[in-house]
Amino acid sequence: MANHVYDHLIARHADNDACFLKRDDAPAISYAAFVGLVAQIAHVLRDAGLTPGDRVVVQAPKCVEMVALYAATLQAGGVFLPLNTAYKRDEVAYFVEDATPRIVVCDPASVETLTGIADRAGAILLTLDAAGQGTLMASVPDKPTTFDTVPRGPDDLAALLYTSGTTGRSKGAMLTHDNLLSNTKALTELWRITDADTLIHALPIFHTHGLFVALNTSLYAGACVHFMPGFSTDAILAAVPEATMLMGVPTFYTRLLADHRLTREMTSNMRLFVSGSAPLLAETHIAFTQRTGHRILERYGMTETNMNTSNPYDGDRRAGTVGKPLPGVEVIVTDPETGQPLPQGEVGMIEVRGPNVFKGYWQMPDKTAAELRENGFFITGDLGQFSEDGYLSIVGRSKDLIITGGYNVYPKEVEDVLNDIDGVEESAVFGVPDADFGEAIIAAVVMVPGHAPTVEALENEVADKLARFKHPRRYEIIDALPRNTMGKVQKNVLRDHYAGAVAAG
Ligand code: MCA
Ligand code: AMP
Repeated sequence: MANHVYDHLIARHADNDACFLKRDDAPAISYAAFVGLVAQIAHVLRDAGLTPGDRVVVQAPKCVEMVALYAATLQAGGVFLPLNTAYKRDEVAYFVEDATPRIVVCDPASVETLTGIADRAGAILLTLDAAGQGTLMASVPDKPTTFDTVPRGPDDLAALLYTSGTTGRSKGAMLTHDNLLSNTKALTELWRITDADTLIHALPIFHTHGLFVALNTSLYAGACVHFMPGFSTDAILAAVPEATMLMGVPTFYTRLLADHRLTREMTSNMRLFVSGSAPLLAETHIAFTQRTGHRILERYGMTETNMNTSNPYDGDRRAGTVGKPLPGVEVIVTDPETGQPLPQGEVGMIEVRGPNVFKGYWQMPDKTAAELRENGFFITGDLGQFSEDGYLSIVGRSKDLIITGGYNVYPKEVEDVLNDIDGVEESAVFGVPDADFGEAIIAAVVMVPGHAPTVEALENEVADKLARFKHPRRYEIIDALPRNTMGKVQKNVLRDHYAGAVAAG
């Protein structure tokens, strides 16, 4: 048996001397050199005890070696589990305890924090820093540049990506080799990605967008990737004249538009700008076209499903819509109460079925059963509507979710931390429009009379427990939360009342 993803994305490049990863501060890595490095790391993983199906947890800075670690995990038959570098100790502890990995790879700066966590899970702890150095790499130079690839079929797990939930407990989405490969093929063909492309890569590589959408398609096509450590307007604008593609979240585009150096002339070599992970405002889409002549291609995906829909490459890229279902993917809009399909034009729950849809949540059969129907349709929690000519628009969410700068934050998780603080009676966390991040987080907090902690105490507790991007940008101390007659907190009332509060400072 072959190794489904490895064979199609990596093995084919063994003799390819073309550029794979180009960097501003270090030499480029060719495809052939990458294949060799992947094999060397696969040896390290196997020598560390990795057996097929074992999880490899990685919380490390974005670097070439981390991309190679992803590919090496697949080649060695493992399951890749990347974590946001912003996650704090308690967050990481939960993922490691839940996923019981064989190996944990972290930044050397986090060793002290992670040693106990890895020990408790029975995992080996290795390190990798931003320069690609660490104990993971120590013996790499001594390893052979070929490795007996471990067979993995289409239905075997390739990755476990955690996604937070409305209950506050994160769920591991089990993604198979075919989930990844089928989506990679569909996107590469639809977006016409070839070995003549140079993709600007400024996204993190611990999420679907930067890891699978951007890197898997480049690997499949043999494209060159201009690999940046993170988002920088200066670095992207400097790279644009030599590049052909950019993939980003809407914040990328609003930030680029805010810079007068972005012009039609300097983007003339570019072929495609892709946006996703959060709603792109129609006004951003229009302003970008006016400035550059390029129509941003917006697409829609989820951790559980990879990409579901895309605006067309040829044809109308319609502002405010996420386009049409990808080839092989079915998208329907149903009545959220009955689950029955609704007539075209009505707003309802978006459900998705296809080879892109995950296998279920790791060790959570009840959650899987609640969201993944027996007939294969996944209930996304997004509310949408189809136009007469088949374009899908996302008009809202039935899940209580904030998307800030492309990162998902489930209010319940932040509320749980706040509600545990001595002197806090209850809280409601919600998002308000924000020019930079799309949405900004606000917490409305009700105190126990006579026991009110300071806002600083709230901030400190949240800072200790949660990643920075989940922190409320503003706290509103109020007497009571607005509730409807059923006793449910009316977040829409809070949202309307405090919209603009962040901008107003
Ligand atoms: C950074 N900060 C944030 C965010 N990012 N706060 C809220 N939301 C954020 N997204 C914090 C920083 O810690 C900092 O805090 C302050 O905000 C300002 O940071 P800044 O320097 O402006 O941030 P940055 O480093 O430039 O990052 C902004 C960013 C980044 C480029 C938008 O967040 C990003 O790369 N987002 C992409 C996320 C992504 O890949 N999503 C895909 C998920 P302080 O002031 O205290 O230092 S996959 C997905 O959703 C599905 C599958 C899909 O469809 O793709
Ligand atoms: P995640 O679970 O991080 O993968 O985030 C998935 C969610 O991001 C989806 O359920 C949508 O709510 C949102 N999302 C992704 N792409 C878009 C888009 N183009 N427009 C609006 N929302 C999007």
